[in-house]
Amino acid sequence: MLPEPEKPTVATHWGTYRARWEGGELTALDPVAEDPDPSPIAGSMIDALNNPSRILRPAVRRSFLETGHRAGGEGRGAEPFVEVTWEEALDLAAAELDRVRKSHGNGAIYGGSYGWASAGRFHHAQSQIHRFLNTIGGYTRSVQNYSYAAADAIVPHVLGDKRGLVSRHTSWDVIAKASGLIVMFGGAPRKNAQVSSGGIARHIVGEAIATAQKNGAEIVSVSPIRDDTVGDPDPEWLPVRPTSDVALMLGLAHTLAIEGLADRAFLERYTTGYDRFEAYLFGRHDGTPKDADWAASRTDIPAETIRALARRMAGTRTFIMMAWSLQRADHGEQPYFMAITLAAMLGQIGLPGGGFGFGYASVNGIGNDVPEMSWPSLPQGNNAITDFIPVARIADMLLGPGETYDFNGERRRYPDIRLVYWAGGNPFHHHQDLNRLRHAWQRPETIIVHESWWNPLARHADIVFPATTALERNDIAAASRDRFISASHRIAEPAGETRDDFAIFTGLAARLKVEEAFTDGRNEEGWLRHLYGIARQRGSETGLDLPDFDTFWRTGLCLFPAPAKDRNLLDDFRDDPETNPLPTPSGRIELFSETLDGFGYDDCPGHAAWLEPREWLESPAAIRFPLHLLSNQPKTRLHSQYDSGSHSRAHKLHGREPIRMHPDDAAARGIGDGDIVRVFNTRGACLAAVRLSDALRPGVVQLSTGAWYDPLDPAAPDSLDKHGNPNVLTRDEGTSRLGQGPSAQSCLVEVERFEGEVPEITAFDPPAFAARPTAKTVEREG
Ligand SMILES: Nc1nc2c(c(=O)[nH]1)N[C@H]1C(S)=C(S)[C@@H](COP(=O)(O)OP(=O)(O)OC[C@H]3O[C@@H](n4cnc5c(=O)[nH]c(N)nc54)[C@H](O)[C@@H]3O)O[C@H]1N2
Ligand SMILES: Nc1nc2c(c(=O)[nH]1)N[C@H]1C(S)=C(S)[C@@H](COP(=O)(O)OP(=O)(O)OC[C@H]3O[C@@H](n4cnc5c(=O)[nH]c(N)nc54)[C@H](O)[C@@H]3O)O[C@H]1N2
Ligand SMILES: [Mo]
Repeated sequence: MLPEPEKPTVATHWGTYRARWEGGELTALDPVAEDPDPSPIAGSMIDALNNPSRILRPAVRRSFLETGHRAGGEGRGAEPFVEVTWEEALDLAAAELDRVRKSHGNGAIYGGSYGWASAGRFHHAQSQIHRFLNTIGGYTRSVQNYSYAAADAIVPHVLGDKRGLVSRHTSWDVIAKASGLIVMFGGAPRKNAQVSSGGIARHIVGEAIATAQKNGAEIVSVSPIRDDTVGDPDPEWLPVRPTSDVALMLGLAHTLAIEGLADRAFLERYTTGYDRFEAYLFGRHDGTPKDADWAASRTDIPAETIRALARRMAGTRTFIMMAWSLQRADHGEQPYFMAITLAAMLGQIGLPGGGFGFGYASVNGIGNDVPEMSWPSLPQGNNAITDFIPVARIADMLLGPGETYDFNGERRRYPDIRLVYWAGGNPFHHHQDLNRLRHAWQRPETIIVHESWWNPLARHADIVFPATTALERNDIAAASRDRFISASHRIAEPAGETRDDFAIFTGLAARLKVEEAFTDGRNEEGWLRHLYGIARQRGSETGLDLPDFDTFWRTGLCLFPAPAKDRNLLDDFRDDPETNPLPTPSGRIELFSETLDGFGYDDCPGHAAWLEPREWLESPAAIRFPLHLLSNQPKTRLHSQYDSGSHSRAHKLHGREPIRMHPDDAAARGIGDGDIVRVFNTRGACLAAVRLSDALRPGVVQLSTGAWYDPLDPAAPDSLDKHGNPNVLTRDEGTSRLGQGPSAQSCLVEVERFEGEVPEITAFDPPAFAARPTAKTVEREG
């Protein structure tokens, strides 16, 4: 038995909270006192437990229940569902998994199941689904993520590994103490640092920026959006044209080079290939020097401003920060390659407060001082299938089985997928060009989903299993980017007939005769005690003192002191590059990479370069679609999570997702504040409600991600989305042959006032349910 907690605690991706009861009723989640800057996102978690969009019982798409996988995928997202018993749903899903693996092999099961799921080390849906699919013989997986796929591919070619991207960042503390100038490409949006995958004890970005400013650091925010970065005083704002940052950095680099401000000694000792880059910078082969004037015409930042900034950067201890957003664009590898190149020219890499780092406010915890502790997670076992796809190529895979594609030096072939299984992610949130995805989504024979709400993913499934939420089960959270471990206590009864992912997979495993292998003979409590035991053991090896399990469980949050040592990216390399070489072929920072060059990709050459995006304000498409759409992260939720909850809905406008627009752009189109508009391009269209704002540079509109896709006619292809999901507009093309990452930020649109009757939002209603088909029509393969 688990002991009774003193103050029940809930651990989420947006923070740690204590449950409050009033009159016997669970009324609120109060942030823990240790958190200096808590997030209000949790405000939705209680009311969403039982809102009308909650999935309460297993359900099957009607024609799939009638004829099984031969039903075809055309009706997905449009047909009604039939609610069935758990026995029936589990039997059906187990039979489908068995049929597909026997007739087509396990490689025909796509279990990439990308997504953030919920915090918690045991009930982590991705770990659960992968462990389960491995137990039944494996699955085709995905690699990378939607967050920084292009960076994930390019940074190791330059630095040898992913330091500065996912680990070993210079700490905020050091930056706040030692930097004179922080240049933030993409700003440092505190709204994004509300979250961190796996959980948070303390939100640190607000404190960090305030301390840096108090110590005299100047901040320059390079972004199409001003209020990305808030500070006191207001940071300087360089309203760059979207996706032109590489041109800006080339202009800075050119100024450094011709004014004798580049650190030649650093380039000589610590890098390789600078000469090849410089030949490009000076235009020795193409006749075009990438000077400040050249940069000005692309970025719309005056040449004098660029020159002055270059001189300032060379004249003081300068830290270059870059948000992950910049690489979620056509040729997204290049801003990252170029940021490292620019930092190398400044020669401050490895010095306190100098150099570069990525994603500082993209999530909380980048640059946090944390103990070096590897927290245990549910073991996933081994995947007998070696095949994979780059995660954002899912629609390409479903539409083109057998077709070839390039990826990071490999020539690969897409597998032929028959069954898609998803738990803990929402492709109808995260993927680009949703109309194309809907088309691709018709291809598989069978789609099985675990979800808690009737969101667009659940609506586009054949078999839907209703999953519990974090409030309805016991778990343990601990994150690599923070310094805590916390219990997450069950504070609510599971709604309806919902079950944990673990219980659902256990039911399937029993039917497929692998129950013991899947559960390892443990139930929820057994796993929690087991995982905590490993954490305690590793803690004692690392110098972290963890209490015994029962004390831990009663207390909830357990916060550790910050380690005393300063962290400075690449300081060991700077101290002694011979003893501490980088794991690159040369052992140095590769400003020209022979490996990359050898791939022969024209969309990702051997050195950083300006490669004109296929879609931006200077491309021919801007004549018809003259506004650049930025689909950034939403302030009021995590992606699509809790969009049906009160906090997210309170911030909509007339029930629709707000699109921010500059007053001049609105006036030119006869649009006023609060108007409902149609946002469109050749890929799709959605409605949204206009919020005027001069915090955007003119020509840029901003529609955050996460509004549940809500087609006007679910049976029609390319239907208008009524709600404001930007992914009906975004491009579904890889960043380059190297990274194949998502390129959502390269997106042009036009906006017009919506005339006529405004359709109602139906995204938060359950789908239509049908009565069970009569026995005569049921004919399923044995
Ligand atoms: N246009 C555009 N698109 C983008 C981005 C962008 O910047 N612009 N950003 C991209 C990025 S960086 C990311 S990371 C992705 C995010 O994409 P996702 O991570 O796929 O989005 P989420 O809404 O977090 O999806 C998580 C889903 O899991 C469900 N869930 C939560 N807990 C559980 C559980 O315990 N069990 C089960 N079975 N389900 C659970 C939630 O209800 C939710 O539907 O979006 C990407 N898409
Ligand atoms: N509240 C909340 N926070 C989140 C998330 C969420 O859903 N909700 N999602 C989390 C996830 S999964 C991730 S990966 C991170 C993503 O973190 P980021 O990728 O850093 O976040 P974005 O909001 O997409 O972009 C940040 C800012 O970059 C600027 N920007 C966009 N395009 C350009 C450009 O071309 N040049 C320049 N200079 N700036 C540009 C925009 O002004 C934008 O507001 O956020 C995380 N944080
Ligand atoms: Mo992400």
